[in-house]
This record gives sequence, C-alpha cells and structure tokens, in this order.
Amino acid sequence: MPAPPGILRCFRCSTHAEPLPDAPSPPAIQDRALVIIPTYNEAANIEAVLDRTLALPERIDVLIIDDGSPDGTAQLVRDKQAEVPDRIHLIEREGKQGLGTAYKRGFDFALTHGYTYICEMDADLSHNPDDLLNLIAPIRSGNADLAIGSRYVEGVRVMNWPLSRLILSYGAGIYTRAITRMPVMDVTAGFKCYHRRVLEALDLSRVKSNGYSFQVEMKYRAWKRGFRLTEVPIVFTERTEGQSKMSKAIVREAAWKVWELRLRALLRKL
Ligand SMILES: Nc1nc2c(ncn2[C@@H]2O[C@H](COP(=O)(O)OP(=O)(O)OP(=O)(O)O)[C@@H](O)[C@H]2O)c(=O)[nH]1
Ligand SMILES: [Mg+2]
Repeated sequence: MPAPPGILRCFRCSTHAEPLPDAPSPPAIQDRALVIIPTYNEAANIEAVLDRTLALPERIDVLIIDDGSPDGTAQLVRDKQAEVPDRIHLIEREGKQGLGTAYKRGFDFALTHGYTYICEMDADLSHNPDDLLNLIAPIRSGNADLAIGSRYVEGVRVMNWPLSRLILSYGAGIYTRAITRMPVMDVTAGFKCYHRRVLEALDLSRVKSNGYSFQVEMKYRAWKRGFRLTEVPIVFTERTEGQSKMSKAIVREAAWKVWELRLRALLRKL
C-alpha cells in the first residue's frame, strides 16, 4: 500500500513508515483555549475586556482582530501585549472588513496554533468574560461540540435593550427556526465556544455571510454536519461605551441568508 503524503517507507524494512525529514509538522494540539475578539473602534472597552479575560482562574489566550480602528484600539492592545506577550495575539487588517472575515481569519490562526477550545466574544462588554468558563466547560467535558451563550434559554436575559431591539432579535430566532428547523433559541448569538473539530470539519471558504448571518450560518452548518450544540444561559448587557455597528444591511443579509441556507441544504449544496 502506498505511504500517505508526508510519510516515507522505512528504508530498513517494508513494514513500517517513518515521517519524511522535511514534512511540515502538524500543529501540536494541546488542551488550550483561545478567545477571538473582533474590534472596530473599541478603545473605550478593550482594556477592561483584556484585563477581565486574562484574570480568569483558567488560562484563556486572546486574539484581537482589529480592522484599522481609527480610535487607536490596536495601540491599546499592543500596550497590553507588552505586559503579557505570551497571552495576547493581535492581527491588524486594513479597513473595516466585517465580522465574518475577521472570525474566519481568527479560526485559521487558532487551528494552525493548535488551540482546542476556540471562543468568540464581542469587545463591547455585552458578553461577560466570566461566562467564557461556562462556555468551555461542556466542550471540555465532551458533552457538546459547540456551546452557545444564549440570551433566550431559562427566560429572556437582556439588559438595557429597547423593546424594538429585543423584538428584532427574538423574532429573528422564531423566523430562523421556522425556516431551518434548527433547534436553537438564540440564533444570532455571537458568544460561543467551538471544539476545534467543528472548525476543521466545516469548509469555511463556503461561508460567505459577514454580519449577524455569519453567526446563524456557522450554527446551521455545524448542526447540519451532526455536531452537538448546547445553549448556556448568559446575561447580555447592552454596551455602555462605544458605538454599535448594527445596520439595516446586516439585518437584510440575515433575513435572506436563512432561505439560502435552507435551499442549499435541500439541494445538498450546503
Ligand atoms: N474586526 C472587526 N470587528 C468588528 C467589525 N464590526 C463590528 N466589529 C466588532 O464586533 C463586535 C460586535 O459588534 P457590535 O457593534 O457590538 O455589534 P452588535 O453587538 O451586533 O450591536 P450592539 O448590540 O448594538 O452593540 C464588537 O467587538 C465590534 O467591535 C468589523 O467590521 N471588523
Ligand atoms: Mg455589541
């Protein structure tokens, strides 16, 4: 039988193989966690987010993906990086390119650097860094492959949102569940933890959505591939500093994307 790529038949005998001396070595997979935080103009929040995450009782490394924030977010990250260089990573991109491409860049980094638990979190403190431990726990124990920090299990847990925003978000869940049958209450949630096997299994080049629909699409693709999703209750607090990047275009993208995903699944072209 021919040796798999990167493997050479042993020259001493024909029964066992040894690695090619110059074959690229796979990333060392360790029991390590990374939280990916995309930022655009989060100077008012980023230091607190970093401090609180790095102070957690379990080690979670941080990757910031900053899109050239004019308010100097990246410089604040670099300053903090000088204090704790081994825990903070920073990727700077030119210009605002959207959440979806930021996360895909982050996933790529996490996989090539051997992280096992790969989380997503916003930088505006709507997501409480303390909850990261509750998101990682079911993945580490093997009870789930993707944990979702959910505003809509065990009641509704959203602080300081106008009713219109709550109706939009909760309504998005009803709409998405009706079309896709995906059994998730908080479909647009962006506070999550993946086991690396989920990201390795999904073909991320097929994920084209960029706003809220990125969050819906990733959950849908993971669920369709048979991965186990679990919702962990969290309290979500509206940002008090900085500005929201929510727009009508983001809502429109999410509304039609759900139909596209369902149709692709039916045609087996997901
Ligand atoms: N790198 C990068 N980060 C972004 C971009 N757009 C938003 N973000 C970040 O993504 C996270 C979520 O964005 P928010 O503006 O809080 O959007 P939201 O949470 O949907 O809206 P609010 O609830 O109104 O705050 C924050 O950490 C933002 O700084 C982008 O284009 N590029
Ligand atoms: Mg926010």
